[in-house]
Amino acid sequence: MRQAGRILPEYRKVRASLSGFKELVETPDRAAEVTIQPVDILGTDAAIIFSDILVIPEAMGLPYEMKEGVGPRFPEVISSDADIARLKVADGGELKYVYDAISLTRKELNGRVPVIGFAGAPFTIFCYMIEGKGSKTFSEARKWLHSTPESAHKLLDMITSSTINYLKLQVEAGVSLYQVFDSWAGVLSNELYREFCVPYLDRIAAEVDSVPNIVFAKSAYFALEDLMNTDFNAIGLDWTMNPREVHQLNQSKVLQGNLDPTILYGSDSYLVQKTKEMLSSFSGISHIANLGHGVYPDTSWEKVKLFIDTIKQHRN
Ligand code: 1CP
Repeated sequence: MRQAGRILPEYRKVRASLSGFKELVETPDRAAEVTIQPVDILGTDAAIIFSDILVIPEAMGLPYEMKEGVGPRFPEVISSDADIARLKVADGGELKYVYDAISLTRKELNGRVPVIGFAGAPFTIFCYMIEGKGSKTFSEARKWLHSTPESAHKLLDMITSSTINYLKLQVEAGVSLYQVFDSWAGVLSNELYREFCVPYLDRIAAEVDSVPNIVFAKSAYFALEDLMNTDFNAIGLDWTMNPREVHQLNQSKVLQGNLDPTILYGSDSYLVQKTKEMLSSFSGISHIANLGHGVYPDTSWEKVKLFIDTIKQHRN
């Protein structure tokens, strides 16, 4: 469950002892420590490596900053072909601190639970590289798809190659599976998703195929049919998506999800009831129980633990 750790007081303590988010990501023993916290404290049955999707633009030559209480910011953005020409395809060697954190986490977990690696999907990374921050519409990024599609493809291709190199090295360092987050897929149409996203996701799945993988395209209900035809083993669903309808598209895929994270603000009994309803909506389907998106920062960790306990009781 991404960003489950950040709600823990134990995480905040580690975070406060360092200069900021980036120092934590780039310090392997501390990154390993906060990666393991949700396993020990919340009882998750996998650990997702503590890092961010934005390390890829940085490895390509476009550094990010993480502003306290604000979110990610890129001091410089990509606005022309000349800017693209200044970028490089990352060979993955730039991100040694991530592989070191993965190896340390694996060592410390000693086989208790698997470690999940991850990366952003090429389109989501493209959005950040052009806009320099989060956005409701990502209209600057979308303009490129219509006005300079060849440049857009060039940049997406470079991001894809960098991501493949990065994921291969994560696998080498010991992740048991990896997840690709297409967090901003929902701003596209089906037609644009088919042209600017699916081919790049296909390349990732084809080239990094030695461990199982999951793709999560937030709010992209229109793309589910295409995603179900990719080689990804599992598809993440947000809370607006209907598991049974998606399952009908391709019964060989594992589905992940999909409790609305705001249900974690309800009463305990409401949360238990909604979690059980979510579990039964996946009955008969190979399912990775999860939220339908990340945990919001002001969620209480006790609610997350109750969500996890409810799932475990149901399974046993
Ligand atoms: O659970 C974990 O902590 C695992 C590590 C992890 C993952 C998988 C982090 C740490 N970030 C991510 C993925 C990520 N980062 C995504 C894809 C998943 C999703 O859709 O939620 C995205 C879009 C980002 C970019 C990002 N990083 C944002 C979103 C900002 C926006 O544009 O709206 C934010 C707020 C961050 C900061 C961040 N990354 C991770 C954490 C724990 C935090 C919060 C920092 C803190 O409070 O200390």
